[in-house]
Amino acid sequence: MEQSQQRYTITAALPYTNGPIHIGHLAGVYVPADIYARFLRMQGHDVAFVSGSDEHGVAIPMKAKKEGITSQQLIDKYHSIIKRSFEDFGVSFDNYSRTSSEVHHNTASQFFKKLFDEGKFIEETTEQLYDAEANQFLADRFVTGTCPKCGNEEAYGDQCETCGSSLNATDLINPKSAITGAVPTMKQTKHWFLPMDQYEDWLKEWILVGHKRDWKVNVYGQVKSWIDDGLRARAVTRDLDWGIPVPVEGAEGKVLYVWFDAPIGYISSTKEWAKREGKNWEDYWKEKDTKLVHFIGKDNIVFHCLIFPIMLKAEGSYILPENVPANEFLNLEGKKLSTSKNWAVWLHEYLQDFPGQQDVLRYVLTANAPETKDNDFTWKDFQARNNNELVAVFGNFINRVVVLTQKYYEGEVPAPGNYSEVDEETLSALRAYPAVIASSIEKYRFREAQGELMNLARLGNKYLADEEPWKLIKTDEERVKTVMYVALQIASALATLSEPFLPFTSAKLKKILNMEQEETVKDGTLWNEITSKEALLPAGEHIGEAVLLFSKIEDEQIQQQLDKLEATKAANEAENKKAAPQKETATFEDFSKMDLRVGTIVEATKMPKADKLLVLKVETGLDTRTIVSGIAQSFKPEEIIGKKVTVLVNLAPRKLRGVESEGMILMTEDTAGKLVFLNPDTDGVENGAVIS
Ligand code: B3M
Ligand code: ZN
Repeated sequence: MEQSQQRYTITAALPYTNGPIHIGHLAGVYVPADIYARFLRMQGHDVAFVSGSDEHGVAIPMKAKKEGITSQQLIDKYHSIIKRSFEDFGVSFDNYSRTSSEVHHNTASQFFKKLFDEGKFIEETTEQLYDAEANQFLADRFVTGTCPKCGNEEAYGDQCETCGSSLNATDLINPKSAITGAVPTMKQTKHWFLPMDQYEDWLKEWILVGHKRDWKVNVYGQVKSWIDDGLRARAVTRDLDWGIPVPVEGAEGKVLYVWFDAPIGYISSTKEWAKREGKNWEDYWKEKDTKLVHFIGKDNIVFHCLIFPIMLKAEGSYILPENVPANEFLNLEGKKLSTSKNWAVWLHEYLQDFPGQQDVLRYVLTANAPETKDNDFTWKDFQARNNNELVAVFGNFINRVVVLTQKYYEGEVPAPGNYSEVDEETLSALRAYPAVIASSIEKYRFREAQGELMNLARLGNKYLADEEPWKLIKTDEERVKTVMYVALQIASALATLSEPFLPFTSAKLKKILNMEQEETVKDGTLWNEITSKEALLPAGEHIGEAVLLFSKIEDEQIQQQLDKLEATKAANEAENKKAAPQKETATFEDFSKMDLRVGTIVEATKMPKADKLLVLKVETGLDTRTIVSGIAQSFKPEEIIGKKVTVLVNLAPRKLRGVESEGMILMTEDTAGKLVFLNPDTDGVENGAVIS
């Protein structure tokens, strides 16, 4: 069938080079992106699938300091580990670059300079958070505090990873320097701001109207809530010595904000690839018929649906994303994956424990993909899906077909006799799969698409089990030829249709079935001929010897992984028991400013749409006031009514999700990380009693 060739630029989020990559990265971004790119290439489309290492931003010097190496040493170390992991797992980038490259520095600088020269920025000197002890302005991950939108107490200066909101550091409640732990002071500094508010109407038209139908609900909903909340200007420069220098006069000591430069990394990676391949990069970024698709995790939605499109719109010559099919998060054994807590399955470690079984992990991560909600990876499920699906269905079917074809016909595809009704039904069911799988992939439903692939393997497995050629061979040899011929057509279809999902298995199966010569066919015929062609594996062709595609995973192997996680958990708990380093010295005057009182919680309710916040009414002896507290995940409202608490009553009031919070209740954490109140332990103390 004539394919109308379409050009696609497919981007996958640039991983920070502050650590290796884990199963969450694969599940959230890279396996779905790779399935999509491989599928489109097989259909004969013109695909540029690009990514690269994100090597700027505060995360880099912070981790370098922690590892006692330079930032350059850190990015070199992790850039090569990450690049290798992607290669090992068959993530088929056309180019994987890095933002420390010269082509990126030039591309990002020119991009900024064009917007600067055309007056698209607002230049402003404002008060920013500052750590006097570290002599460092506190932006991005240099500062943490409570998110004003959802109460997450570990929000960063530029973003809250819990609710995804983009923040200014000065928005944070109770900010704390991540460098020294100090409470920041304020200091004036000049930056250039992207006036996002000026693009609100355009965004409403382009996204809220234009992409209401085709963007995923989880993405559309996030973007709509941010636009409805009103957009504010965002600084796109930083006071840092690590990053791309701001290419204008009067910007000494300042660099581009990492989220300004990183998305431009997709463009520079495309430039690098196009130069190497003798192509024109502008076809992939400026040609209006090109479809641009960004694959990301949900914490990157704000940057790919608002900030980067505004940058592209302001620059004026670029296309805009056709879709941003962001996935939600994958958890590990019920807990959030965490690089800093080592709560992860690192790809390079997985391959040490499960050599050659990349496709098993690709398969399980796609089967459990967090496409519309957070999902959980468990080692038991990993073992079950491998043993009960890949081994028992897909692998078992292929093995039977190949072994019997070798045994009965020395590997030659037999000529079929007349088809029975079951044969006809089976062959017509087979011919429907390419369109069904393609339709799910085109809608970014990769879980569903892979499920259909497995259904095809089930069809083959059931067909053989029902027809029982191993019994028939004794009584009806002609019938067996037809049965084995039909089964071989299904096996051949699986070799083609599995390629986007299980590239290593597909290659092995093509080798077994002597189909490699079609390796280079990339015009959709291989995929579509499953529907149209009478014989995928014509009679008379020869197939190779049986090779096991999958092997059973034993309980001991799983137990080894669970033991590893238990050891990590114990190490983290031990770490938690270690007292946090003492903060900088406070003078008596500093302390005497704080007014601590005994109080009693008299009312408690959950904050709507904020899973960490409770709204409390507290009798302080001075008054009964509202205090919003991020304790909803440790306490039910009804269980804390009447509790005596320690209250900081003269903390400046803050608005939290629109509720005015006047003060703070002092808490600490137990060894399991659960919040506990700091209660005055004498009953005779009345509300309002001063604590000094
Ligand atoms: N480096 C990854 C993250 O936020 C970030 C993506 C950049 S894509 C341009 O984890
Ligand atoms: Zn938040």
